[in-house]
Amino acid sequence: MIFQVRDDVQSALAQGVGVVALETAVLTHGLPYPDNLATMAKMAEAVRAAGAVPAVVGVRAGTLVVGLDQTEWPEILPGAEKCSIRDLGPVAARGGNGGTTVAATAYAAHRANIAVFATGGIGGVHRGVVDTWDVSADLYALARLPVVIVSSGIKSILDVPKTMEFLESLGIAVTGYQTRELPGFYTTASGIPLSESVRTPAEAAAVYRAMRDLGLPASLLVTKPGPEGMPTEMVEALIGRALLAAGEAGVVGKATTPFLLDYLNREAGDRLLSANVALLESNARLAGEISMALHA
Ligand code: PSU
Ligand code: MN
Repeated sequence: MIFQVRDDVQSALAQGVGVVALETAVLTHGLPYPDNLATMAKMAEAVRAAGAVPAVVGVRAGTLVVGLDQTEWPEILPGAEKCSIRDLGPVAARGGNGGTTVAATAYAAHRANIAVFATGGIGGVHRGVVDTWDVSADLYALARLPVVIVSSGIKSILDVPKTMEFLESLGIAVTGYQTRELPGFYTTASGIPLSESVRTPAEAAAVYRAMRDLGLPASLLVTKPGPEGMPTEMVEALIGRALLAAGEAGVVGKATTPFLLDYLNREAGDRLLSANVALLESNARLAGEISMALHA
């Protein structure tokens, strides 16, 4: 079987219980072992605390699975491939294991009729794009897959202003959760104002419902500041060093984001990791609440 929605997820969907898709590139290429496994467990628990059902998405032995069991997560670890949308076919055909990015997870979620998806930060327009043309497939995926995606904005390893422009060009709605400023992932604020803001999960659900009723094809990006905001100067200095190291190492293409995240995880110490875990958990909780509000 090439695509499988597991029983617990199917019965939640049939009963009108909220379901939240969770990505696994964060396991394979986003966080160090074993923090990645512990974080996935915390995210799943946060979804359940909101009364919803988590659906962990990944490629296991050639099957794109929606609702991986906790005992299967260790199979989707380094060694497993980073699967964006273009990688799904090749990895499935060779019977491989893969961690799905935001793009690939949004695809699987939408195909399974799951409306809500939680992550840390989405991919976007990379710095140096003028030379590299490196723009994440996440942006194109969110332009044509109507899901609600909860994140803490866009990590400043990317060109955040250009990413915001591109989101607008692609018709992807961006709203702040209890904020009118785009969160800066590790930092609470990015300095970029948002034209839209919602105060409650019900308000976010109402915006998504309106988009669906209008027949719009794109996602709604709900951005929530992480609970453990870090000082901007510290984060910027670190990212500057990560980008230099990537340049020196000649890293290009799909290796770029994992290289930068790995550099940050290794160089930044516990505080950054703790901030990252905290925001993933809090985004999963909010996603759970929005998924429940959609069925209210
Ligand atoms: N940004 C983050 N953390 C992440 C990623 C991005 O702050 O873990 C991961 C996500 O899985 C995202 C992917 O979908 O990297 C984007 O990779 P690329 O830029 O190669 O499209
Ligand atoms: Mn890229």
